[in-house]
Amino acid sequence: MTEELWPDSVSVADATGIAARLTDAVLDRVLSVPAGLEARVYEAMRYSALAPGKRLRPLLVLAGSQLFGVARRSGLQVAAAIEMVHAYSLIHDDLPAMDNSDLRRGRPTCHKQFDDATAVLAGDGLLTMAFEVLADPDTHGDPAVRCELIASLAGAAGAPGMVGGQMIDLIAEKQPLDIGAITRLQRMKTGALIAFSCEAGAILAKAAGEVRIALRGYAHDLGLAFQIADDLLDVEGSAAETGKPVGADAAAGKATFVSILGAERARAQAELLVGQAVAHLDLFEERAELLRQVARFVINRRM
Ligand code: GRG
Repeated sequence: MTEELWPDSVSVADATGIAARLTDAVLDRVLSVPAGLEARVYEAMRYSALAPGKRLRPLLVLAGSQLFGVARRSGLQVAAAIEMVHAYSLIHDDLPAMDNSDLRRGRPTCHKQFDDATAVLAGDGLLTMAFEVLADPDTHGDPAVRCELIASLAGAAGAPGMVGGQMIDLIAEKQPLDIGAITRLQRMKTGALIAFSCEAGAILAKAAGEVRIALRGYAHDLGLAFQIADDLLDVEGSAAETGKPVGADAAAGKATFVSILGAERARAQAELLVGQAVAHLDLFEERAELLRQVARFVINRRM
């Protein structure tokens, strides 16, 4: 019998706390600082990966893993890997060559705390270490499962996913995009990592096609709802709440869901997407209650 991380009736707040604590313990272990001069890059990797974020992607990995009774250790390895990729993307996104941001997770960004070159290397180090963690036999005893996780995360993080989405996002500062192009950009930039997080438990469990399709549908709608909520926070939130500068999209002249639809229609669209996301989970009955709550949390969050 697999040891469960939380009871099925757990609240999002409690599950988030547990996911954060356990994922951070894995990050702390894999990011231990060596004695040599390279210690500086490890310090920068730890600074960003262990900074206080929502740990939404680990929560999704662990909630999905528990749905299938996956061993706790396997889920935690994948949770740490996805958080490392996410932290890398934030470090590089904040660099002067991209968003040129000074504040992230309520703290100076990695390049402000260290320097630009160290921040580039810290991102590179986190990205590559994520794949090392997935390749570790602790992640799963079956090498085919480890390969599937690696291939799936590579696709989500790379040019077909997040990197490609970021490229389009940079182009969008100079070239106006319509709502269809923005939807595609956001599905790639933000949605792909969220989709991997939702599906990872099914990969670890070697689950059948039908449940994977359901989780993919959930992730598809959740990712877009998350992004609309992010756009709304950029307009309506504060740096004190979000831990990052707000108003950045408007200042960069970027078209977003909110600039095109207006706040009211954007919020209605996010609520519609959450309803759709939740409907994809019907086949899991009450076992998916946490994933349903996460979807609702994603559009009501203030950070
Ligand atoms: C540099 C390849 C590369 C990609 C960067 C993730 C990303 C792509 C850019 C971040 C900019 C941004 C604000 C994107 C919107 C959605 C998003 C990923 C927000 C940050 O994620 P949260 O809210 O952050 O989960 P925490 O800090 O809570 O983990």
